[in-house]
Amino acid sequence: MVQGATRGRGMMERNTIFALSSGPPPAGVAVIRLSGPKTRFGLETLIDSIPEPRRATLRSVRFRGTEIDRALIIYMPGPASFSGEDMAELHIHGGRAVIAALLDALGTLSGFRAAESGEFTRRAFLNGRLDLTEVEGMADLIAAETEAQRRQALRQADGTLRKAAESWRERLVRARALIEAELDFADEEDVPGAVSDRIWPDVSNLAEEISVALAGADPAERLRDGAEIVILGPPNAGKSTLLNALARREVAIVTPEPGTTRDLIEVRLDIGGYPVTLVDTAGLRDAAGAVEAEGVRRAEKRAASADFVLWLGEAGSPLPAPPVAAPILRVGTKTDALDSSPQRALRRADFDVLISARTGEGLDSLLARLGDFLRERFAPAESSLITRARHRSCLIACRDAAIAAGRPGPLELRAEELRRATDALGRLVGAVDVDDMLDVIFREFCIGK
Ligand SMILES: Nc1nc2c(ncn2[C@@H]2O[C@H](COP(=O)(O)OP(=O)(O)OP(=O)(O)O)[C@@H](O)[C@H]2O)c(=O)[nH]1
Ligand SMILES: [Mg+2]
Repeated sequence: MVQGATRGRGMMERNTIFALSSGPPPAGVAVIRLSGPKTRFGLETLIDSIPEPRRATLRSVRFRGTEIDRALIIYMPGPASFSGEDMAELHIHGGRAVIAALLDALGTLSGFRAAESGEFTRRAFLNGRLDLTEVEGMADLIAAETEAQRRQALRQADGTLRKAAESWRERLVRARALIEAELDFADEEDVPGAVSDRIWPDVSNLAEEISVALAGADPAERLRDGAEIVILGPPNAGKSTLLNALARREVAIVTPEPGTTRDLIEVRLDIGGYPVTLVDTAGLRDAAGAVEAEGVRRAEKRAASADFVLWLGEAGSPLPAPPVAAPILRVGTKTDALDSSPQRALRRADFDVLISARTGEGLDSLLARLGDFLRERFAPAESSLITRARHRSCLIACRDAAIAAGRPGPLELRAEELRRATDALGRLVGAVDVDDMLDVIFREFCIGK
């Protein structure tokens, strides 16, 4: 690891913390987690004998003469535990009363207190078990809603970015060491610049490598948050009906009246493993009232920043040109209604996809087209090193300092730029200047993690 084995504050935390780490009761099994110096004492209070480390063992859990439950106990002494401290897990029955009884018992033990959100992970970080990018990956893994997000988060939690940052940092540290050495011996026989000149090509390569990583940042950050697909079209085109059909529930109000929808209505969807926010909007027209006009304004604004627009129109009517620059799919709606009114001919050339939200016809091919678009846009992002704006800003600072270091000038100043580049990587992995960031990052976690 980049940082030392312990990050100061970890040593001051002497409480032993506990929490329900599994989901809300009732459930088949609940996992209560303990971490801290009194973990072993806690187990000794509750069970007859301590199981062998890291081996799940059945024990009767008793407190003050009363049996609480029979539980599978795992004892994991530090430092080779998740948090780096002594830890234990008690797998008990997941009933409310069982959980409450055990948590109450733990709360009465001296030196024990309930964990705050993210506190187990925070201790893992403070004890040097994880760096900051891995902590973030773990938060993303817990929050991941779709396959693509899960794969992205797992790479991060596995230390992909940490390893890259460490190797960049080693190269920068080495470069600076060579320069410092040259500055120290500048009076001696060696021609100044001879050693340091050999390091500049590597510093320039490093800046280039970081630029490549930065190039994939935007779609990767989008993948973390989800793509935005906006449904746009004239009033009564069937926008809200399509949203409801794709969401498989009645989210938006549908009526035969044009101008039904005014507010933006959002649903979260998983399309082909990719996270999507699908947005229904007010039908575009020169609206009569102030409310509808505001709805139209919001619709156009949202569509302008969308990743993708579904431009809807009835399959039997001419489709106007879309008023947005985002990639669009032209969707002809209400194909079922064409059959019953043969006087309105299908305008096939106007549309990329034809659907009837009423019969479900064409919805599969619409989803397939969206899936193709999302895969094309996000598949490369899954392997991006960067997943957050925080990573991006640290790496931009590092690269810019590396570029500045590469420019000819007094050696002292160039060494100073190298130090700034190294510090930026230190901030990325959480080795320097972290205190202000920690609260923000750990707030994302739930209690018990
Ligand atoms: N036959 C048929 N009718 C449809 C279909 N989709 C929507 N409709 C009808 O078309 C009318 C308008 O549907 P909405 O989904 O409210 O249309 P919208 O585009 O959201 O309309 P606004 O919110 O007013 O802009 C309703 O009466 C729907 O039942 C379809 O696939 N087939
Ligand atoms: Mg609507």
